[in-house]
Amino acid sequence: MHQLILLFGSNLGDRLSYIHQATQQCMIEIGEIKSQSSIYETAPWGMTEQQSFYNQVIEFSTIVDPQQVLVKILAIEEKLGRVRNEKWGARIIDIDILYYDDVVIESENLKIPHPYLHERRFTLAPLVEILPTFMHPSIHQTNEVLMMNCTDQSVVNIL
Ligand code: PH2
Ligand code: MG
Ligand code: MG
Repeated sequence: MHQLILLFGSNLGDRLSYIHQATQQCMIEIGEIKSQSSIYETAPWGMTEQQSFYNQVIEFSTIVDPQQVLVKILAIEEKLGRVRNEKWGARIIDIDILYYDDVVIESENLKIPHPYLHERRFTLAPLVEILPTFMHPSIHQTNEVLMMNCTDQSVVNIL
């Protein structure tokens, strides 16, 4: 069994419902939920002129390999009706791989750990809630320490 940490985000339509639908699909397609953070309402990062996001981090156990996890989460996004417009634009659902065991992958279509993980409060806050002592495999700091060192000031609040 492998440890997989996913980030869910939505800032379009019924945000709670999209996050719930996406997690249900991941339980069917990818594996069992081991732990989950609260859902956070977070200020949009990057393109700031849009609705706030709901974000949640969930830990799964899985036998699916990283490339196949990517294929499955893209299919789930599409099944729920995601349309990709501009980078960082509004979306009904986004599912990102944060960590997969202590694996480091730097391929064109898949980067693990998520390359912006340590720069974003909307990711670190829910991550630290469930996995404070998990060690980032290439930065070699725990999530807790990454959060302490993070300079992002964006507002994040538990719903
Ligand atoms: N995702 C982005 C860009 N900006 N901001 C928040 N608050 N939450 C997100 O999930 C998010 C974002 C790109 O995927
Ligand atoms: Mg994303
Ligand atoms: Mg994504």
